[in-house]
Amino acid sequence: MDAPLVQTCRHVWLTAPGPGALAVVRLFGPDALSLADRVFRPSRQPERPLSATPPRRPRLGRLGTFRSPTPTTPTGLTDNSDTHNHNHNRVEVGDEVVAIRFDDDPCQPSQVEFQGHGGLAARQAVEAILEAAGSRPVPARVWRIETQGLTTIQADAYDDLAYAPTRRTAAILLDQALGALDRDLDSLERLEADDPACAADLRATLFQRFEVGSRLISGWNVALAGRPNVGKSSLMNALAGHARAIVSPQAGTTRDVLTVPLACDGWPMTLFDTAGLRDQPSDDLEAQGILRARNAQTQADLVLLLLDSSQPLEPLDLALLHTYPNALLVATKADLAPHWRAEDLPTTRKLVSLSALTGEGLDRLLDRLAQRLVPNPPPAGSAVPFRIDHLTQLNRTNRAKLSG
Ligand SMILES: Nc1nc2c(ncn2[C@@H]2O[C@H](COP(=O)(O)OP(=O)(O)OP(=O)(O)O)[C@@H](O)[C@H]2O)c(=O)[nH]1
Ligand SMILES: [Mg+2]
Repeated sequence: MDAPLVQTCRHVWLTAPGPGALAVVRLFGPDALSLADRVFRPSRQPERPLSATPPRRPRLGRLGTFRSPTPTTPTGLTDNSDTHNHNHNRVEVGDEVVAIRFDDDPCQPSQVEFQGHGGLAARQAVEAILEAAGSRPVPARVWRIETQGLTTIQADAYDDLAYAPTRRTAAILLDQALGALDRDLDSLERLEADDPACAADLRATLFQRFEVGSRLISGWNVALAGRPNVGKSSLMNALAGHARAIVSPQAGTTRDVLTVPLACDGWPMTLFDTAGLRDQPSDDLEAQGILRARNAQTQADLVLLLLDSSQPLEPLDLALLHTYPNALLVATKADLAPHWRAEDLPTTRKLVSLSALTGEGLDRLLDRLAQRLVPNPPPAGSAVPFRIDHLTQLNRTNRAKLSG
């Protein structure tokens, strides 16, 4: 077997690992085509290597590690004697693939694409052959920057786009992939000299949008809180659309912290159901549940404090109003006769009244949640910093201004 060439060829997987119809890998770099010739044998006319095929014309063939390159006669004509047994000099068999050259653009480095079968094993076989031939795997962002001419911000946005949990967050990341944030950072640099006040406004807006940008993948954490039996688990189930948590009339049913992913007006969030809070837990198990509940509530971006409107208010309800002064207040069991009204609460905070049983008020709650989590949604097409590095860049333009 030939020793691997010292190559300037790297490869990038354009499809995610795991089950799927196709696995697509791109080779790029000055030696991409010669490496492709070494590992790819066309099924028809194997004597005509990929390098003799015009760009963008697909060819079906087999990947493998071969003993010798595609045979040709000394005159350059094809040696057909090997046509029928060309597989015999194959040492290691790889996937059956479609191979396409992409090297007709003088502005881009030479590229070859292999489209193979999806699934981990087929992909691993291709990976092993490419690496044995001297190619090095790189993350997609390197390929995007070097071959597609993208900025690091655009490449990162495409990377994150693959993890966007909702269409709304995907749209924001696509805007950045198409250059929205780069454009504003460029404007910012120009404005620093021409119109410092305008630059300061733009910088402040971008800093503020990072509150949304930093949550595009992870979303927001929202924790339920309240006395036992106020209807926390019932609300979680109603919002999730399935019976995620056990519901029962027995106080102290929920012990562990349970989560469900939700989207609220297109914003991703994780809802945490927790044990009911009370001063005198019935046993150690409940006490541990309450400790976990408190932790989840402390770490959450927003607490939904539930008060049972079908029961008299208790001192603990009032204490919880005090403990969670920024909580969104929810009056539960609106389908039952009320024992108290919003005016009876020692607070002017707005209250959302709902019934997990009938679904009444759930839409209102989701609207209110979205307003609380994202009070100023970025307009469509606008620049949104989405990684901490982007704040560093914003600070850098500011420092340049201050020291200038
Ligand atoms: N009528 C009515 N009953 C409800 C509603 N929500 C919950 N319930 C009932 O209230 C009882 C307690 O509900 P859960 O959802 O288990 O209450 P919880 O706050 O999770 O209770 P713990 O886990 O013990 O803290 C159950 O019998 C539910 O069926 C509602 O909107 N209307
Ligand atoms: Mg519960």
